[in-house]
Amino acid sequence: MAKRSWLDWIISGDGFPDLFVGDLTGISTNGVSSGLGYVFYSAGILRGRTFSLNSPPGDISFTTLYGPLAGAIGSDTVAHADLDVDGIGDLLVGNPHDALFGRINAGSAHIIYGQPGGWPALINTKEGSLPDPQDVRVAVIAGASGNLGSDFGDILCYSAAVGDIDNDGRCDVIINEMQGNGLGGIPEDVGNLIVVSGTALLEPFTPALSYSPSGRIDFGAHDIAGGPTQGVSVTITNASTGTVSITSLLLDGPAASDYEITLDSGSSNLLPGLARNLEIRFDPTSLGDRGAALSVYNNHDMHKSGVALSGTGIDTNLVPFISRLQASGKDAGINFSSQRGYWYRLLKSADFDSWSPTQVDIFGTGGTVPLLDQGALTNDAGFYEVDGIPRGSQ
Ligand SMILES: [Ca+2]
Ligand SMILES: [Ca+2]
Ligand SMILES: [Ca+2]
Ligand SMILES: [Ca+2]
Repeated sequence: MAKRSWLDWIISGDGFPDLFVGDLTGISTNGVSSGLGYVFYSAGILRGRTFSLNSPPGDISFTTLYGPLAGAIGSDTVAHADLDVDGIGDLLVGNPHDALFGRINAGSAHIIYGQPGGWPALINTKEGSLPDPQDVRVAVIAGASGNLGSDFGDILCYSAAVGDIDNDGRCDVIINEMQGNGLGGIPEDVGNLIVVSGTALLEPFTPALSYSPSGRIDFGAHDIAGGPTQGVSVTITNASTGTVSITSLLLDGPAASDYEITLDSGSSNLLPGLARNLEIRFDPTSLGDRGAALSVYNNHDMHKSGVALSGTGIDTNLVPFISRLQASGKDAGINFSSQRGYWYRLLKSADFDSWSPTQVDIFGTGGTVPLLDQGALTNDAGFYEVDGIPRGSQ
């Protein structure tokens, strides 16, 4: 049962929105109603598709969250914000009936910090089973009181919100103790609201290595049959005062296979101030949003570091004929096809006044309007939308 979902935030640093869906009664290896959560990366590719999570399509990239134990209803409650102010969204996930430290029904909340490339395929929130801090940064808030006589456990985080309550520039977490006790423990189970300062949680991660460019590298729109893009140089510099050994350097994230490292100076042991130089190219294998990351592990940092990579696979090879004209009221549209097997429907918006097929400017950019995959959608200058449909379905 999906109870919570959002589509307006980004945890993988590539600029493409990701989607969280919670299944509070989901069954994982941690038991019945332990709860399941899913983060779908570059969720735009889900548009118009129907599939079962029991057999998800191979081209959909996602992370599964296991709730901590049977009955915990993990992923019942979520909130999101950039809590460590590193520019990437972070996720707060509540488990109202968790029992950390043996506190039955005390509840818990996990704050999972977003990072370039997103998270591993599985995050298990069972006590003692959290992922290695090298791979994911997680802060845990444990409920204070468990069942004791007539006093029911606090049930932490049955609801949650975020906001900068003390106006210090850091987002704070507002969560409830649904059966928390009042001050001094009286009255029992009256319920509390708790504000946790963002500064009490994890600080932004400052790795020993610095990256240039330092932010996301955007390769832009590139034709899926156009071969790789020009290479973009990336310099990784040892910004610490001691030698840093790079133990692993790889491309990961939802569409890692669409990127390649084409040059690498290869230095694994960097003295202070010295650098390793790479060149990365983008070669999209399919249409739509293609996010990934360069991830680097070293012997100095507790957590991996890197930069996010983004690019969009497009189809510029259009067949320049109009197969059908449709018009209704203020809106109208034309269908046309690409040689790669898709129909596209061009929709005119209401503010595009004197419209006729010859005036539609989809070819005005030299026929290189970014057309996304079937199910994807784009707006350009407020005039039109493009929606691709497999040719065989029309
Ligand atoms: Ca993303
Ligand atoms: Ca963040
Ligand atoms: Ca604050
Ligand atoms: Ca209580």
